[in-house]
Amino acid sequence: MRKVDYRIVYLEVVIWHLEIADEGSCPTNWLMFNGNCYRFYDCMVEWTLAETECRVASPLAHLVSIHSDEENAFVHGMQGGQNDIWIGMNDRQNEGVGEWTDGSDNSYVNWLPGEPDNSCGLLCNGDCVEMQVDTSYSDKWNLEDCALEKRFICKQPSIKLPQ
Ligand SMILES: [Ca+2]
Ligand SMILES: [Ca+2]
Repeated sequence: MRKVDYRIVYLEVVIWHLEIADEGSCPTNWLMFNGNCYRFYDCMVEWTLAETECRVASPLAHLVSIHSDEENAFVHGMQGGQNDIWIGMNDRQNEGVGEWTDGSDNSYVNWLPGEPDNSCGLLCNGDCVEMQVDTSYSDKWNLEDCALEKRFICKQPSIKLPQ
């Protein structure tokens, strides 16, 4: 029978803890997911003010950017089913070119069927993106009028202490 070397078991536990520590930590009221921190704001504001609120909350924070189905599901789960939420995707700088306010890669998208439509009616042009929450297309994205007031989620990197 093979003997268990408890020194190795101990070492594996230590390494496991170090890997958790490597994820960093989040400020109070921010939730951790894959090395980033997220906060849901339960107040209704225009898209530009939502981004400003994130910038004020922390120098590293922006409206949330999303890069995978897993992250999209996590963000969707944060808002508690209350209403549609602003996310950081927009085409305010270059019409038709979506970019995140945090400058991150824009290759992942999760549009509603028919989106991005660059239109929210006769009087406005959609430049800002919301995540749908209250429809059968829950968690899909919709290009909308930036002046509408919605709840929002901010994101920032987790705080990592020097090793
Ligand atoms: Ca547009
Ligand atoms: Ca739309």
